[in-house]
Order: sequence, then structure tokens, then C-alpha cells
Amino acid sequence: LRIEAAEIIVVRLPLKFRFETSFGVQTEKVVPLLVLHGGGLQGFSEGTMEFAPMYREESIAGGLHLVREVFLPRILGKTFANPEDLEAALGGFRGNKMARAMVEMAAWDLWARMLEVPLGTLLGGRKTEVEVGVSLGIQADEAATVDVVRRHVEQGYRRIKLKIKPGWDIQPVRATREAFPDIRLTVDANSAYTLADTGRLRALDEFGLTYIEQPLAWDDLVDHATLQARLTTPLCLDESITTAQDARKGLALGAGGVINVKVARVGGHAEARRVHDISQAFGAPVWCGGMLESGVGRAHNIHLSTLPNFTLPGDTSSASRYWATDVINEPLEAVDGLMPVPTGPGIGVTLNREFIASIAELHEERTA
Ligand code: OSB
Ligand code: MG
Repeated sequence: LRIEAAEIIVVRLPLKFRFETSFGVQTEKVVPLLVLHGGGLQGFSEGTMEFAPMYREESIAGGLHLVREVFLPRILGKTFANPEDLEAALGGFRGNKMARAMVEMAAWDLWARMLEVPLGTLLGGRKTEVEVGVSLGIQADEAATVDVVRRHVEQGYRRIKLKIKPGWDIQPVRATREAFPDIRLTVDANSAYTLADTGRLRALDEFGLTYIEQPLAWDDLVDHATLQARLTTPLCLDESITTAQDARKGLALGAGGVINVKVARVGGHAEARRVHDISQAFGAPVWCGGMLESGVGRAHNIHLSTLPNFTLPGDTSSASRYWATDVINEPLEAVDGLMPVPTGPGIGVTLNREFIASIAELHEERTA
């Protein structure tokens, strides 16, 4: 696995829907892409940090600084035995998992293309399609919520996740549950509550939710354990988990019963697989979360989801929901809630270079 050169590309894509969560409203996505070159092949990745550190502490500007000035100089012109060997070369740094994941994930894609196998196969996954749901932003009122849920239920999505915040939680859940008594339904609070809201969160127990995602602080496990003991609905940890050790501690504490695995949030595929494995050992199901990725990150998510303990539907819905034009050439479309796993080598998709060149806000090349 020789890394000969790298490209950093930044594009801005308008979102087809307004995405409101407890931390704000999003109408476009700034997508940082990394291409690693080696042996005449290219490996692709996407950074999932955001413009401002709203979800976790990482930002696009901070992440790209680290990729450029700290990580790439340590891998360009060097040869690694495999992607885990490369991950170890970045192992001396603290935090900044999404920035590290940009490099690690592109290396996995490049390595899988060198070996001429799909990335999912290389990670140990066996599925040829993966079950997916949708994450729906906060809507104007109950009627709009039921409407958007209906459209996605009709498309066959296997789970509906509603974003909630204090003051907009029981209302959308009750309206959705009354209209659809049997769907698999979940909520995601993105850390908007505290233990003082226990009563409000306990009121959600009667709606048969599969889980409540990250109700409490982004860096907390202890209060989640206290809350979990007061609820019957399982908690699902998202923001709080950035390592397999976090997952072990959270599950050991009883801070939740389900883990949302986002590859980049935990530093890449190797650590995502460790989170998957330790959760399986605890008997906790996992599912693959999303960060409104372009086709590059989306393809990575699909491949990770082929591992066996991804037993709950993920957030990797059809790319056409998000973008009028994607940065990749291939469609990534779910049919009846099943997303086909791309079959080519690596992540199995190719960059739409012409489209990218027409919109790129930044495009730079680095060599050793
Ligand atoms: O908490 O899962 C989350 C998007 C951005 C930041 C955080 C989250 C999300 C989503 C969207 O829920 C999932 C997707 O459609 O990619
Ligand atoms: Mg979440």
C-alpha cells in the first residue's frame, strides 16, 4: 500500500431538503474530498466534519489543516503493509477522528482496489444489500411531519427517524404513531436534553420507539446510564462514541443498548469494525449513521454496513434524496428499503470529475 500523491478537493452541494435538527438548519453541504494515489489507482474518501463544530468538536477548516500539514506528510511517499498499518502511523495523535478518518478511509478504498475486492468483503462483510431507513428533520407542524413520514414509508424505508428538540418531541411522535401504528420509529435529539427533562423523555416510552438517539450531552456516558435506568426504551449512543473503548465503557455502564456507528466519527473503518465487534460481544445491535454524505461517504457507509452486527436499518438512504447531481457517476438508490452494495473493487464508485471541476472551491495536489 504505497501512497504516492494526494488531492484535496472541496465542493459545495445544495441539499434538496431543508434539514433542521436541535442544533440548527442546514440547506447545503460543504464536502471535503480526499483522493490518494498509488500503483496507478485512486482511493476516495469524504470528510464528515462540518463548517462549524456543531455536532462534535471538529470543523472542515481544522480537519483540512491537519490532513495537509500533519497527516499527509507522514504517509506520502511511504509504503504500508495494509490500512491498519497506516492507521497506526496516525495513532500518536489525539481526537480529530474525522480528520484522521479522511486519510484512513481513502487508504482502505485504495487497498481494496489494489486487491481487486469490494471494500465490504475486505472488512469481513457478506451482505449484497443493506437495510436502510431515513432521518427526517424537524418539520413545521404535526401535519407536515405525518406527510413527510408517509412519503418515505411509501418508498419502503425500513425505519423512520424523527429529529426532536425540547418543545418538539411528544407532538411529532404521537402524530406519527397514530398515523402509522406499526412502523419502526426512532427519534434523535442530538444532545438537546439534560436529566432535568427525564419526565418528558419518559413520556416517549409509550410510543414503542426502537430507541432514543443521543438525548444527553455529546461527551456524556454517565448521565445516559442514569437516564437509561429510568426508561424502558433503549438509548442509542451517537455523539458520545468515538472509540471502541467508549463503546465498551458505555455498554458496561448501561448508558444505552444500541450504537450508531459513523465511520468517520470513530476515525475510520478499522475502529468502526472494533466498535461493531465490541458491541456484538455485549449483545448490542449497531446501525450505520450518516452525515448527509455525498456519494463517496455514502458508498463507504454501505460497505461498512455489510458486517453482521449491523442488524438495525441505517441512515444511508438514496443519494437522489439529497442531491440533484452527486460527485460520483453511479446511482446509490435503495429499492424497498434495501440499498444494493456496489460490486466493483474498493467502494465501487468513481468520481464525476467533470462535475467536480465545474464546482470545486478548492483543488490542490500534494506529493512527498
Ligand atoms: O445525528 O445522526 C445524526 C446529520 C448530520 C449530523 C448528525 C446527524 C445527521 C443525521 C442525518 O441524522 C443522517 C443522514 O441522512 O445522513
Ligand atoms: Mg444522531
